[in-house]
Amino acid sequence: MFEKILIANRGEIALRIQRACRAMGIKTVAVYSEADSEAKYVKLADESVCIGPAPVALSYLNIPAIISAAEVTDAEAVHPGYGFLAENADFAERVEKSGFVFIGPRPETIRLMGDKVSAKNAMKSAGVPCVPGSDGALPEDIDSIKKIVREIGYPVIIKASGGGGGRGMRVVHTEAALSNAVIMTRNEAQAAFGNPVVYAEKYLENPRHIEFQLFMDEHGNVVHLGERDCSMQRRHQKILEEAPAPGISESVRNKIGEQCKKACREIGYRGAGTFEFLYEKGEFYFIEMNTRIQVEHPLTEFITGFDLIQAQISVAAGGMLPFKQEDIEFEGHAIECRITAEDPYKLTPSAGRITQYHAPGGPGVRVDSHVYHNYMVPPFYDSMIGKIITYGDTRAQAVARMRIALSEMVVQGIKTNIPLHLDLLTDATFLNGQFSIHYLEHKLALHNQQATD
Ligand code: MV4
Repeated sequence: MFEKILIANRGEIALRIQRACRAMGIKTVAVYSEADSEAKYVKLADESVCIGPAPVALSYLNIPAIISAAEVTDAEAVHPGYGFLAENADFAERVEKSGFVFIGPRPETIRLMGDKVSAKNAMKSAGVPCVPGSDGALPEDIDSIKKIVREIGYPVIIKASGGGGGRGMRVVHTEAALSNAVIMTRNEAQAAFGNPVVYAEKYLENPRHIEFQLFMDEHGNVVHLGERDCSMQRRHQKILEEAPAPGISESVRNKIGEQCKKACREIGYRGAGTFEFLYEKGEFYFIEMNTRIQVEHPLTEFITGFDLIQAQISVAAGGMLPFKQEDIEFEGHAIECRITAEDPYKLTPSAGRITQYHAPGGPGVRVDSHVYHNYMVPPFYDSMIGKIITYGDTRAQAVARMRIALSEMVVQGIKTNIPLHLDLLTDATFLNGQFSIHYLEHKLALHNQQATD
């Protein structure tokens, strides 16, 4: 096992990784920007290294500074968390070339999945169901494109191969709009990702977003840890997630889970990975694979009882997966509310000092947060200040515990989205579990319209 791990991230996930290391008897190195120098998790780490000024390009994305920090502290491995450099294949490669272990998949795997056309090809050939669409990249000539799209049938969505997570896409309803949409998406993709390749898919009008958690070690062991429903989102930012996904039967879960396991074996996957699907009219369609630990991993920890960060570390050290498929039972229901420093309905950022803070607790309540009384929320980073995750025997119990937890929570001095969460937890559509990826945006639009009436 490693003696010392460098945590190349900030905020709640940096603290979460630090806790897993402590549980495993591993020393930690925190890296931080000048804006995070006072954060308590930085002081709690065994060692800490300032890697640059507040802007992310100069600190949390500063690859040479992070590698130097690993060198001077003599760390053995680097945990990238999520966001920042977590899915940067060049970073993973430079970490490994410098003699450290990257806690994640091999750089080639990150590259393969970062290119959405090659990811979809790999999944299709492994037998994972994908959204019907163009066979890989769209050609140059517009007549050939028209022919391909006519066969898919309108509406279609044009996506950038270098995009993902909602960046670089356009919905097209008619052939008249096709040429422009392809040109615009290509140009934006070239500018944003340095890659003009685009592909086309049938546009699913009202899907749910359901993702499967996979894990594989270097000894060929692979498991699925069930699914999470992440449909409650706005502008590609998830707000509230849950596991299991309402209405998914055990047989469907195991069928899709087994397909994902087969794909992991075929690509020689390593560590934690998430298969993102759109789910509509009883069918799953693969869209993307995430090669990192995700924000919502505690949901899976609650319903399976396993510590996914510890499992990542064990697998990265060359160990066997600490669980077999037959050990994994899905029990109960978990809900996660992401608490953000934002105006709850306009969702504009609200950085500043937290003048009063009280965290909830009690049975089945988990709080993953790095903030505290008098903490200064810096304006430079993501607005998430923490997550509340509740667990219950049933969905209704998890919901009830979440309502109580949110009502106990006190965060003053900044605005938070707690009122929006409390509103959602009594929303009839949320409670019946029949919501698509568009539900929250419609609800917010309605609320904001009524506010101006
Ligand atoms: C789609 C889609 C409908 N049809 N693909 C957005 C993020 C990226 N991961 C894929 N996305 C979508 N792809 C087809 N063929 C709708 C979305 C989409 C979406 C997906 C998941 C979660 C939230 C979303 C919000 C808007 C659009």
